[in-house]
Amino acid sequence: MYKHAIVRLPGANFAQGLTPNTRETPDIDRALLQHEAYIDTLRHLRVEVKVLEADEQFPDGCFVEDTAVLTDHCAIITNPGAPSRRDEVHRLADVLRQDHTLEFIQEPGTLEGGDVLRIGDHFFIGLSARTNLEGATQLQSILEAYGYSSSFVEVQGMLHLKSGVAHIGDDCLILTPELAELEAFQPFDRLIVEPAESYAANCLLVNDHLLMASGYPQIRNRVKETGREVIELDMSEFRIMDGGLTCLSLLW
Ligand code: CIR
Repeated sequence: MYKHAIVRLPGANFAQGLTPNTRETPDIDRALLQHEAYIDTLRHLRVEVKVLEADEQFPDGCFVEDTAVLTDHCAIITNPGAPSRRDEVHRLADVLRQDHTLEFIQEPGTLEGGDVLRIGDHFFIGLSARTNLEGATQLQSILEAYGYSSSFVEVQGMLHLKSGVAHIGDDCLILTPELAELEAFQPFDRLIVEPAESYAANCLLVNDHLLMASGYPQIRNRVKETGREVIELDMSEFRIMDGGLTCLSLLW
């Protein structure tokens, strides 16, 4: 069960965050409403949510997932691969230090939390444009010291590993066709999203409820057929900025 979450409000300059997508501009008022619905949903699921104020120094600052990797024993503060996001970690470290032992990914290692998928006591670490081998190796050593196993997965054609795969409980994953072919994920039951619904592969399991982005009916119906409780949330503005449901919180 998750009991705690940290989120950070999107700031007025949210639209100036990183994204290769130049065709659409997010609407900050709509983003704030969607963010509020996300917080309300976590609270409804009995998660105590700490809401950090926006900081306009960091237009991508609402994507707090990338700043830390949480385990039952420690919080590992990342070193984001995107230079504009590197200093986002300090504020989060100050908050996490109140009830976690901190570990740190250090230069020249880079790592973003969106590249880290935990399943039980195993962590899959994506090697992406944001997470380099050095950062992944540092994380692996830290995890090993706390009794966790880990393995690396090459990430191509998407921002982060969790842009394309989510664990939805038991031994079941939702994932994109590309990731579904990887050796690493063969042992799991796999629900493969249609390419047109690939954004919906980023979903978030919180206290027996699966938060899914609204607007992806095929995968939603298949998940419902498995008997899972689904809560749909409009993520349109965060999608424009390459963010998804997992990106908006740190949960423990
Ligand atoms: C970025 O490019 O860093 C942000 N615009 C989106 C980050 C999304 N985070 C995530 O997938 N964990």
